[in-house]
Amino acid sequence: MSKVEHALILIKPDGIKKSLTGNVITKLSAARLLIIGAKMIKVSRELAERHYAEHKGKAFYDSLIEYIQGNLFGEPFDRVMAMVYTGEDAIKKLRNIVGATNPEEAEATSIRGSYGRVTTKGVFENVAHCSSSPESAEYEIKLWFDPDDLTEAIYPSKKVVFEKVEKKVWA
Ligand code: 3AN
Repeated sequence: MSKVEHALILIKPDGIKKSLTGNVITKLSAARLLIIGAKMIKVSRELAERHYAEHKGKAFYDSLIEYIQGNLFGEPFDRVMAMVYTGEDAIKKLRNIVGATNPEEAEATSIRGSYGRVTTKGVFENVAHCSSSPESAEYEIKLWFDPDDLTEAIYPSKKVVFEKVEKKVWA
């Protein structure tokens, strides 16, 4: 039975450097899902560590944190495009298009198969991230987006009144 799911998609710094944002979004559009949020983000170490918390301690963890922050790519490529997709069976549909984790094993026409590479140092530069389950999607979407960043209210939210909040506005 199909069900409506949500997923976080990241176009990682290698995708930004290789000017692949349009290519990635075009391939994902075949899934006929709805984009309900999108933004460019410079990834802090804290955000990177929270996003990849489940991989802490693994051999590739440190290089993974460096990679998602775009530290190897430098200005102006040290950023990611984050998007939220929603629709029926969104996770399965998107992960099929994104392809297997190792770009060398990914199906050739998938995003990772088409555009990814394994560096000589063994880093999987696999261009895009996609949430792997509804639970991880909820964790990741709440990590990368505030409720007001999304056009639909996909998870419960609450209103909080802050006093003395400093906010940048146009000068
Ligand atoms: P996926 O992104 O396909 O869901 P995960 O969650 O298992 O894969 O891994 C998160 C990220 O960690 C991958 N996208 C990849 O960049 C990196 N990674 C996973 N396994 C390895 C590995 N064996 N060697 C190097 N990097 C890896």
